[in-house]
Amino acid sequence: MNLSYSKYFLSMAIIGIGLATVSCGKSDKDNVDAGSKVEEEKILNIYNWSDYIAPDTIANFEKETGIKVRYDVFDSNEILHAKLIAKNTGYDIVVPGSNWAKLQIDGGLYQKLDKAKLPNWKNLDPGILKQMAELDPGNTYLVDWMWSYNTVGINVDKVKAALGDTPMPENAWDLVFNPTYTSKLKSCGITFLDTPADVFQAALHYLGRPVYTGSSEDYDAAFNMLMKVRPDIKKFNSGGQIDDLASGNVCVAYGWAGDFNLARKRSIENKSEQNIEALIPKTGGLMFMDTMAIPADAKHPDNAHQFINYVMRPEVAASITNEVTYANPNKAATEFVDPEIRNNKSIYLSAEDIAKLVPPGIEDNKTRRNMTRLYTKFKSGV
Ligand code: N2P
Repeated sequence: MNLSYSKYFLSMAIIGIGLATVSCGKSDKDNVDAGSKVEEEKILNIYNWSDYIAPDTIANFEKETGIKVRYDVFDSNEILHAKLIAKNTGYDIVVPGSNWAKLQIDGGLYQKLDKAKLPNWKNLDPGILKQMAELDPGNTYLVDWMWSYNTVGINVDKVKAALGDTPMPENAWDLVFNPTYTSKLKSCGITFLDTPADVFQAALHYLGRPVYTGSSEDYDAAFNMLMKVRPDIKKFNSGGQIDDLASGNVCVAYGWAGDFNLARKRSIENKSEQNIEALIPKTGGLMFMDTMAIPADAKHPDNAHQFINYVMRPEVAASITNEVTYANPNKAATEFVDPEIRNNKSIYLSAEDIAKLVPPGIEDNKTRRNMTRLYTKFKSGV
């Protein structure tokens, strides 16, 4: 815990004492608190992915509830996971990928949701709930925030120019994993997500191997394939891809479809007008669901439930989707989603394309250690 962090909690504790003192005269209706006797201090600490919320989501919640939100961001499941297993994160809501959340649930790191405090649950899409139940049986711990898939994003004009006479490949994954293409695209800039799991899962999928395999032979094959394209990769950067694409700094990315659409939107807003597209590989992308969960040691679980219930309002979920160009799990929200986003087939995928996605899964600890070792070698390029 760094100094500013500790100072923050000290000041929040003082404000909390103040708020607890002034809130005594409130009606029972205001103090919805079925689970505990003492009203929680009006504080909520959230840890979510970067570029994943609308500008007014937190402000409106604070205004409505009087709860002060502290909102921090991260860029990889690995970072969140390390914090969670060290315990005492200080967060009341975190947003892991559902596959990592499974490990964390099994490790006892989350508390169960109190569905009685989540009346807006009814708005959720039963299809998404079913998919989530594969990793969180009974939808006990997790509520999906947004979902999308790992894929290839391109600046269409720059890629065509760099490929010259070579036609676009039939399989979009070739653009990042086949040296015939990467050697040409190197000139306009290739960027990759910067985590072992993201990179190895896609590499295994490209090779037609099981994505969540434990076989070290599969990993060696993926490593050897990756090393062939390593010299052509300019950057490893997860959260920075939006700006790198929007500014024309790179022309090809292995990353998250939602961020590619957001890069396109940003480039239009910034008047740099890059023609950015999220491709849907014919063999499918890797599906992910980022999910809200309440750490077992959260200090403000009631406030966390209030926030989760607020996000499950159709208008709130839609406003986040409209800002970040990710699909939400809220069936009732669809009518409030901008038609341009709702009809974008790389955001709200067709049933056929959804069926092709590789569903989220997770490797065992031994495999993750091996993967991390190989990833470090791959990144260093030697
Ligand atoms: C949001 C990125 C989250 C997607 N910008 C990866 N889980």
